[in-house]
Amino acid sequence: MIQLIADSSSDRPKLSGVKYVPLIISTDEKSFVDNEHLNVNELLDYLADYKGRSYTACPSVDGWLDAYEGADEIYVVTITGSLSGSYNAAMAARELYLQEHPDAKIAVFDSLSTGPEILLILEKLQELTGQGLAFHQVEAQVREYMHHTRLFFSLQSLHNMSQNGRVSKVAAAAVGVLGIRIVGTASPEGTLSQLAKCRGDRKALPELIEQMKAAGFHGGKVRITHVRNPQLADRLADLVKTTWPGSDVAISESGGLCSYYAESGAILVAFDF
Ligand code: X90
Repeated sequence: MIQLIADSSSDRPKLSGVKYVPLIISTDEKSFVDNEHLNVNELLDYLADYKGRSYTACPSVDGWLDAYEGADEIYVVTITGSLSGSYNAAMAARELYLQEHPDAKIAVFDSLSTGPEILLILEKLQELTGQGLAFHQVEAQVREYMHHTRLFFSLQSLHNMSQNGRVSKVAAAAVGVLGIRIVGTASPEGTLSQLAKCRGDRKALPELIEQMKAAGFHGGKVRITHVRNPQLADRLADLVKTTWPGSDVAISESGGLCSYYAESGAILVAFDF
C-alpha cells in the first residue's frame, strides 16, 4: 500500500490519501496538538493574552512510526530540518520501520521549507503516484521538482521565531516597529532569509511579486496561505493572476504550527517554475 505523509507544518490541506503527523504548540499551562481538531483562532487568541513563554515540539519517532504502519511504499515530507527535529525523527523512524519491514520503501523529503511549499510537493507526489510510476521514479522526480519550487513570505512579527531561537534577536527587533513587514524567503539551507523591510502590506505585495519574477516564476502553480489575513491573500492572488494570466493560484489558511511562527497578518506564497 502507498502512503503519503507530512507533518502538520504543511497546514494539513485536505488532500485525499495524505496522513498528517502533528507538531505541538505549548505554554507552561496548556498544549495544543496541531491536528484536525485544533481551532487556530482559539490558539492565536489564547497566545495573544498569554504573558509567559511558548514552545513547539516536533513529532516523535513513535509519532512517525505510527503513521508508517501498514504501508510499504511510503513518501514523507517534513518541515525544514534546519529549524526542526521533524526530519531527523522521520529518518530515525524510517530505519526502525525498515528493520521490521525489510521489503518496504520509504523516501523522506526534507522540504527545507514549510507550509505551502510542502503542499506543492504533496500535490506532485499525488500526481506521480497516481500515474503508477515505480517508487524510485517518483522519488527521483520529486527530488528534481524540489529544485523548482520556492517559498516567499511577508511577516508582521518575528517574536515567536526569535523566542524559540529560530532567527537572531537582531533580525526580530527590526520588525517590532509598527507597520513594518519582513519580506523573506526560505534559504537554500532551509532557514529564514530576510530580503526586504516594507512599510505596510501595500508595499509588501509588489515586493513579493518582484521576488517571484526574480526567482523565475513564469506562470505555474501558486499556493498562498495566510494567518488571519484573507484580504491580503486575495490581493496577492489577484496581482499574480494579472501579472501572469493563466497561472494556477489557490489560497488556504495556515495550520497551527505555521500560524504560531508566522504570526497574525502573515502571508506565505510558494510556487513552481
Ligand atoms: O518545534 C519544532 O520542531 C518546529 C520548529 C519550526 C520552526 C520554523 C517554523 C517556520 C514557520 C515561518 C515563516 C517562514 C520561515 C521559513 C523558513 C524555512 C513559518
